[in-house]
This record gives sequence, structure tokens and C-alpha cells, in this order.
Amino acid sequence: MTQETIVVGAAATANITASAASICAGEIAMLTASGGSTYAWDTGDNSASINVTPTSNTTYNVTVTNSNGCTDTDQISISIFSNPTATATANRITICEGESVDLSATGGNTYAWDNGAGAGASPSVSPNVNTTYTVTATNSNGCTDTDQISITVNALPAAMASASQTAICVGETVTLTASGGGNYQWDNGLGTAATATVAPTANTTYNLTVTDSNGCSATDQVSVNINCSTTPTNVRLQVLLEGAYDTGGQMNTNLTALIPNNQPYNIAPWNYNGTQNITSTPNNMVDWVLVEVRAANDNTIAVERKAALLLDDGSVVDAAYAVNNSINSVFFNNLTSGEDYFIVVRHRNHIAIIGANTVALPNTSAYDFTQAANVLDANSQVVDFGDGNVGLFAGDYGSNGVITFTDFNGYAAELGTTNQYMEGDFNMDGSVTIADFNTYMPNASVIGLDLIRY
Ligand SMILES: [Ca+2]
Ligand SMILES: [Ca+2]
Repeated sequence: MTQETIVVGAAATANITASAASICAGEIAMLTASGGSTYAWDTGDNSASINVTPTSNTTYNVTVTNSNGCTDTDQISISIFSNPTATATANRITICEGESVDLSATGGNTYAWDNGAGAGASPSVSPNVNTTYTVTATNSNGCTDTDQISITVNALPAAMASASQTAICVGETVTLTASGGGNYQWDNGLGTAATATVAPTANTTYNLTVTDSNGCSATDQVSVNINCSTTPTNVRLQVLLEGAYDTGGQMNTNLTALIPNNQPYNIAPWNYNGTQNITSTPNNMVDWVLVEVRAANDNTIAVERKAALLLDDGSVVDAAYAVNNSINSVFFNNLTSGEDYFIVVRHRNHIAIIGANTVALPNTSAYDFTQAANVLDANSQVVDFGDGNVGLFAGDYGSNGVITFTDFNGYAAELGTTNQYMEGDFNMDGSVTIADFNTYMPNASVIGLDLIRY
């Protein structure tokens, strides 16, 4: 009998530890086996430690073999938490610089945004440049997902409002100019053009809004101030012209389209060299008139003259009215405020008149030449319209202060002209016709006052 010695080697004891028993889908768990010298995982791996990324709950087995060739097995289960699905949106993805946008995230329990958007499901942000925001959504298991939303930021237009002058005298006009591209909108009723003409009578700030092709807007403003060595004296008066006169204190505006932009009294006999002009004719303008202010103590002395606009209701206003229809007076620069004066009204084919009374200037209620009592020698110097109003006699071709056969000759020489601004157009309708003769004829012997005749 032989005896056999059986050597019993130490048994292997397999053990697996995991970096985490539960992980989020997509995460790595490190499994570490011990208890032997070689390892065989059911994943096919043979190292003591393996990294696994299960997508569902998974049990991993390992067979451990020690140096004696003894084996043992162990297993470990890794459970998977589902991940949230993050979704980032925004109430708008294109904004103008300075605007804000509301971001929104869904899919998690808590959220964290980058680029300073903070935490929360719906932060409000105001990026100054194009920005992509990434949100990390975390669910109750602590698993996360990310999503992104990109916001496009359009720069603002370079709005610029400028003025041809920023310090003016009352009655002067200023051109405002907008730049910065796109569309323009001025306040103060100035419309949408790139340029606007204004004649403020008080310090005024003009606001401009510029909107570019992206719809982004910016504003600028320019102020025009009254800063003048002289303070104007506002002269208000009311006067009607025969020929243009209709009824009820109103004149027609048949001549409006033909009225020159520059005042027409720069020729003989007036030789008035004022620079009054308009860039567009107000549709209620009847014609230019020449207003003269005379001294109270000597009504033969003309203190100052000014060409002005006669409107269809008889009011006489400064040329600046053409760009500022809130103006209701004529601005004189060389009168002494509070002094009394006589007012003279001249028109290029009518008999001039002078007030019967002096008036303290500036006057707040218009000196009313439509009333005979206010006209010197009204019984011979104005025509009575029969409706309570009086007006200047038409028919003084050449404006020398007398209506004679010479005036007829002037008319006759122009007879037949149409659509022109003519002296022989006594009824002021743009044409010289027999109707003008009919206007002239009843006045053919009128003689104006020596005092104001040329
Ligand atoms: Ca005449
Ligand atoms: Ca006519």
C-alpha cells in the first residue's frame, strides 16, 4: 500500500467592490475584484479592476483563481438611474442689444445655466453679444443632462440727430438731420424723413428714433435754443384782400400753388430786401403781404418792415409759419416792446392801408383791419364786403397807391396768362382774365392815402 499525501491548498475567496452600486446611465462604475491572482470577468476582462458603463441594471460575475489554482466566484449588481432629458428654449432667439430674453428649461428637478444665467427653470438674460447658454438639468437621482440655446444679439443702430443751428433767433428756421440708417421717426410731429425743417419759438428738444433693418431701435436728440441778441416783438393783425375774398371772413386760396418761395417785395416800389422765404407753401396761404410798423408820434416814419404770410382767415403770420403752424404773429426785431405804433399793410396789387389807431406792440389780440373802425379813412380806403368785413381794394397794378387807367393797361398786357403769379391777377386765381377786369373796374378811381403811397 502506498500512501498518498494530499496537500490541500488554501481556498480562493472572491470579492467584488464597486465604486458605486447605482449610477446614472452613461456613467462609469469601477468594479474591483480581490481574493485571487487572476480574474475572469464575464465581460471578458481579466484585470482585477474593470470599468463598466451599463445601460440597464446589470449583474457582473468574476471568477477568481489563486496561486494554487483554486477558484471562487462573486457577483455584483449595478443598478442604473435614468437620466433626465434636458430641453432649453427661449421666448425669442434674436434680440436687440439691451433687450432681455426669457430662457426656459424642462426635464429636470433643478437647473444650472452657464454664462451668468444662474439657476432656475426660467432665468431672464440680456446678453450684449451672441451667446449660447447651456443648461444642466438634474433629476431626483442626481442624474443630469444638458441642452443649449443660442441667442443672437443684433447691435443697435448708431442713431444721430443733428441740427444746422442749435441757437437761433425766433423766426429762423433750422434743418434737423437724422442718420444711423433704416427708418426715422421724429417727435414734435416732424414725421419720418431723414431731414426736417423747424422754426421753434422756444427752446425745444427734438427726439429721433432710428430703427434698422433688424428692427432694432436707438434714440438720439438735439436741442434748438432761442439764443439771440434781440427779442422779437410779436405783431398780430387781421386783414382781408378784395378779389381773394370769399365770404364770412374767409379768402380763397386759388393762388396758393403759384406763390413764390421768396418774398416778392424786393422790387420797386417797395424795394424791401428782407430774406423771408418758405420752402413749401402752406395750403391756407393766400399770398405774401408786406407789413410796415410806423411810429406813433409820426406816422410818416416807417420803423420796420417785414414780409409775411397772409392766411385764408385773414391772419398775418411770420414766414416761419410755413414750418411751424403754431406761429400766429409776425416777428419784428427792431421795435421797442410796449411802445405804441401804427400798422400798415401792403399788398402787391391792392391799395395799402394804415391803422386808424395806434396799438401797443407786442399785441396779444390781433389788430383787426377787417373792421372799418380800425382803418384810417375807411370810407375811402377799403371796400365794404357787406357782411361786416372790409378789405383792401384790388386793382392797384404796380402798387403805386392809385388805381387808374394805367392799372388797366398793366392788366391788359397780361390778359390771357394762366397759371402764373401775375400783378394783373386782381382776383388772385392764377389767371388774368376778364374776371380781373371786373374786379378792377369798380375801383378805377380809388386814390390811396398820400401818407403811405409810393
Ligand atoms: Ca396803380
Ligand atoms: Ca384772375
